[in-house]
Amino acid sequence: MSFPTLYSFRRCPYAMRARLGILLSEQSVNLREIVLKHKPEAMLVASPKGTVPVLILPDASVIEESIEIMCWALMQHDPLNLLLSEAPQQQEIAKALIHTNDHSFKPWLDKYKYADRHPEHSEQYYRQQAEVFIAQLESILAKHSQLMGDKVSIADYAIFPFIRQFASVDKFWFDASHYTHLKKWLKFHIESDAFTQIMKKYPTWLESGKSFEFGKHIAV
Ligand SMILES: N[C@@H](CCC(=O)N[C@@H](CS)C(=O)NCC(=O)O)C(=O)O
Repeated sequence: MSFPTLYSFRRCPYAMRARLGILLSEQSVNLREIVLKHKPEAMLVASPKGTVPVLILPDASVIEESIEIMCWALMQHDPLNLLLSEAPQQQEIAKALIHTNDHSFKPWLDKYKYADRHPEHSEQYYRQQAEVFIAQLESILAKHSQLMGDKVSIADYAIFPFIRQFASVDKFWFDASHYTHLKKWLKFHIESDAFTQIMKKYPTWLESGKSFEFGKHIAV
């Protein structure tokens, strides 16, 4: 049986969410760990925009957006009901949160992370812009333990890898911040079996020319 191929990069938050979607939907893929500076030709042929993750299905169709990879995987099998089926209003709210994460929070996060490359404003200014979303999540998480209620959903798995990145820019500041509920939620996800599994290290495709079966066999 031939599995889809996933081009991935361990530390990329978009690739993390794709791997979480694959793991939690108990799918199997052949994972190719890439080096961003030396993207494999076959990946660029399939997806010329040159970002990870990229999923290539056995029928050669290509899914090149991380959120679509999550949705594809969960539409095959969704034992935890992460897609919130039968709750269309909740689905819309989850979608809007993920959209804000990707299109508003992430650009500020990049500037906060690389403030020295954007000298027009200070690191603190960029952090404050990013905090608009952080404060929104904090007020949601003050009401329930996960973003869409007390059960995990696609919103949690799509978003927490980016909050983890935010937290690590200035860990001292983050740890001292008043975002108590968000910190608890982040800790829960970072310490989860699922996150441990998806952060396992694989030799790169560049060095080894090998793909590694990832997913079903290590499902939590
Ligand atoms: N919208 C894309 C964004 C993916 C993305 O930007 N990935 C980064 C790595 S975190 C990337 O591949 N950048 C290309 C590069 O650095 O060369 C998605 O959701 O999959």
